[in-house]
Amino acid sequence: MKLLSYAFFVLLSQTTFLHGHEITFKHILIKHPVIPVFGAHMKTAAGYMTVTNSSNVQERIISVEANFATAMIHKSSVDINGVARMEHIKEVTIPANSNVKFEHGGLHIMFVNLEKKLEPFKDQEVTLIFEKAGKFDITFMVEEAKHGFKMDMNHSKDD
Ligand SMILES: [Cu+2]
Repeated sequence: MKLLSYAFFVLLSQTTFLHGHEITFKHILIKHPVIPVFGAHMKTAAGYMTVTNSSNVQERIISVEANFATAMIHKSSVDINGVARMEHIKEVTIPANSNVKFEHGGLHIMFVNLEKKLEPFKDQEVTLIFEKAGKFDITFMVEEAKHGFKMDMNHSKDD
């Protein structure tokens, strides 16, 4: 049993290592900011992370900016007919002492009009603007997408 929990611990630490870093800014903690890439011909990309608000009042992300693309917040969902849709979200509320996940199939930072080619290991800076904490830059790790992770997004209806 002891050996098992040790193995589990090692696995956990390696996972943490592989999935990168955490950034703290005032009452905000950002975990695993990552942009998966799928080869060299991407026209759009998505950024994922977990945002924790450790204060006792609600916080909001009111804007996102990037120097390598046009950035915005999107939310993916599947409608009643099983059709995947994405909607442009103006702001994201993070309730007091809780977190919001930007993840595949849900909230994500959408990058369109890529001005630079995104390549694994060439990290990119993204600016998040919070209502209370203000503006800060986060390094997103650019990683090759995991096997089986498909970008099932349709941007043809984007404005
Ligand atoms: Cu999107």
